[in-house]
Amino acid sequence: MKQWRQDLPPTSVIITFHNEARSTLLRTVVSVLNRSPEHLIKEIILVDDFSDHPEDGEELSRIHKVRVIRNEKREGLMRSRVRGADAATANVLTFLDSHCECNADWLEPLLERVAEDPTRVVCPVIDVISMDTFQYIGASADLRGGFDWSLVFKWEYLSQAERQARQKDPTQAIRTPMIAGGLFVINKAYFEKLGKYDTQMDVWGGENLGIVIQFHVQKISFRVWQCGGSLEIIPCSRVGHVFRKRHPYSFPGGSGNVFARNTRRAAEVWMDDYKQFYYNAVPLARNIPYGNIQDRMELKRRLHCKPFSWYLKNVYPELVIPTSEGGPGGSLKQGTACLDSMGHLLDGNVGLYPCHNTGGNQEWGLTKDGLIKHHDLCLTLPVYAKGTTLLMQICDGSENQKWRHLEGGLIRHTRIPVCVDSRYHAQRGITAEKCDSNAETQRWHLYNHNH
Ligand code: LR7
Ligand code: MN
Repeated sequence: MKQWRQDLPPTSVIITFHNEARSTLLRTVVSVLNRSPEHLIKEIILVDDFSDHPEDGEELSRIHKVRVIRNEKREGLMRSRVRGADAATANVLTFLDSHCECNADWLEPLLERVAEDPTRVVCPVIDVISMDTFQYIGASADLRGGFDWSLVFKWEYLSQAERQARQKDPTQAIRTPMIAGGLFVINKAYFEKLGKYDTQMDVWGGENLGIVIQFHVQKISFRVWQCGGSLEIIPCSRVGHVFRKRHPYSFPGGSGNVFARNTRRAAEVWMDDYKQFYYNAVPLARNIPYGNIQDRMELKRRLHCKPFSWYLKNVYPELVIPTSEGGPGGSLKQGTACLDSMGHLLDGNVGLYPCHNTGGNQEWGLTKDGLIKHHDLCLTLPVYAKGTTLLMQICDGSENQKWRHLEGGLIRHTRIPVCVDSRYHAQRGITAEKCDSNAETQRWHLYNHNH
């Protein structure tokens, strides 16, 4: 049994809800109280975001340590959480969704990380509570948070190196470019310093992007990142969450529009010119009014935030940068032919096919850290030898997936002097051959299909 530091700070748990089922809300509150050391829970603040039945919250306020705040009108989760945070009396804030179950010893590992370094924002591994049976189901801890250019959160597999590190020490914190948004612990003063949430965001969505980037691009986090801290998933801590197919509440303004507006605010404030990639991925967002961002821009200046290019380079190099302002990705051209997955899937080889300029099997991108990506698959050199057929494997950032696109068009492996070559494509698919700058079959141009 691990000994926790004696001086772990108590926390205020903040749970906002709008028309949450009473059973799941109660389950959340009870699990916090039953599964946490008494002295570490200063209070549970329930923010009732103007639910139809005020009694839902009122009755819970009879439970020891539970405080209920009710909004006079529907505010949405960001303003509700900020309201909860402002009312909190502990120095550490713990945010939870209103349909969770905290597992045994969930809290101490989170508090410990924040006590050690108040600029860390930490999340538990999020387990699944079945929407149909409400059974608790463990989830993989080999995941971290990410997103694509539509700026929708997604889970991603850890790289090979990270998985190996986890095998050696499964308790190690997992650095993550993004958090799901709902469940995390943060030092209160730090949350305030960061400018809390963007309170002009409505209802739901987009806030995690804002706060995450806000967090990462700070000057201070530069240092913290280099020391291995910052935004983390703590595998010793587990909390279940009911993932549901639809929301039990309405989105005044339409769910798509609200989400796009919030996301657009985050993109406009934090993504500099890279926001264009978002607009290309979600063209509808261009026409959604996003309100005034003066305050947020001021905040960004005040905190001396790094540009988004810094975030991409240092925190999230795996994100594929589209080749130019158009389209979801590019293609790799050789004359009038293009690198093509030929419809093959995982562990399949790739070929060469006349360019059709519509993406699909010919959609390839190069990432800043040297991956040649086709969706979640990466062009891999399975054996370090010339003549080897290249295969599409899950991108895990291992060395055999790392390439350099050289001037003149050669794509050279970073470890050994072999280059991506099409000379045997009809027989064996694309192979790696000894680099030869005179070989036409090794000359590749990254090309954007919208041009
Ligand atoms: O108007 C509203 N007012 C509210 O108080 C709308 C919602 N809410 C409450 C709601 O009752 C709930 O407690 O806000 C919380 C989040 O809403 P959910 O549970 O409907 O959202 P979700 O679980 O689908 O979505 C995730 O993304 C959200 C928007 O960006 C928030 O960040 C959620 O906290 C987040 N949930 C998680 O990260 C839990 C893990 C799921 C994953 C991945
Ligand atoms: Mn939820």
